[in-house]
Amino acid sequence: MKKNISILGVPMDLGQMRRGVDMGPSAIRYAGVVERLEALGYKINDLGNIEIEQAERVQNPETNLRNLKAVADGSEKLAAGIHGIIDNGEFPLIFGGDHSIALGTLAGVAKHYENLGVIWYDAHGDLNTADTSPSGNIHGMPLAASIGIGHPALTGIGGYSPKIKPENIVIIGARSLDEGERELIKEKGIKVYTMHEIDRLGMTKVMEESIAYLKERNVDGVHLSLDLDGLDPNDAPGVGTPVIGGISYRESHLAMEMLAESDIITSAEFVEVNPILDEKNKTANVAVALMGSLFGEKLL
Ligand code: 5AB
Ligand code: MN
Ligand code: MN
Ligand code: MN
Repeated sequence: MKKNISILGVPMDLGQMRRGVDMGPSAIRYAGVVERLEALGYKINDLGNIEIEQAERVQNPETNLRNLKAVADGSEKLAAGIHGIIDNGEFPLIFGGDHSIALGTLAGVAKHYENLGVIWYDAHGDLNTADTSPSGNIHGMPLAASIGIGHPALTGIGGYSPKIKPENIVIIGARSLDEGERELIKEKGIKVYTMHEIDRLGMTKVMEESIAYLKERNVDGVHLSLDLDGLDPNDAPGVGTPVIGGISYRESHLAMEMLAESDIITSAEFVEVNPILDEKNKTANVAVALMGSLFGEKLL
């Protein structure tokens, strides 16, 4: 992994309805991320936060895309920020904000690769469009938009589409999928390890298979998009859309350690940390501990 990491925070909360997730970047910094990664020998360049306009919250009943313009504008700014980081030869480490920020992260990252792979660690598929979304919340749509499906204002972030191929995606931890998302997964042949496979195979096998799958796809980079709600709410309570029966803290550490060993991750984002819903910043602390493992921390 690259020895220089650039951190960018994205205080975005307009992709969903619960307030407080805009404080995610502060909570993660307060949990000691810079010190933790410096201790591993990395040079950390904390670029601060992207400025997110404090837009009026609009339902957009005609499009079923809540706060569309503000979310799209924030994503464009984030994509531009990512270009700068990668052009400088640094590893982009992004803190959300809600998961709508992945629109901007992927728009920025994918431009720099021919065949980017994505690991989507999440309780949800985030494969909705305005037509299939039960909520109109854009944080449930970024993965669909990134494969070119959805409203042009979302698919076209960064001025190109699609960002990634459906067969270069691995979803890990899914346990809450909407009907339209299930159909899209089948239609596009997206690789998904639901909680069923995690229970049945164990996390070791799930990660071995996921890494082998992406290598077989000949990816030239892999983006990790880690939604903290992929973890069980007992371990990560500070999230806006918790779903019981999730991935444990230990399994998540193992997953990050195996990614570190494989050395395939070229960018990462940690999203949906909501300190208002949290217990003493537990979820941000979990996020930082997982980053430690992702970047090579060992117990001995
Ligand atoms: B998250 C739901 N599928 O579309 C929707 O937290 C939830 O980024 C989306 O994974 C959760 O509203 C989005 C019901
Ligand atoms: Mn660039
Ligand atoms: Mn998500
Ligand atoms: Mn989720």
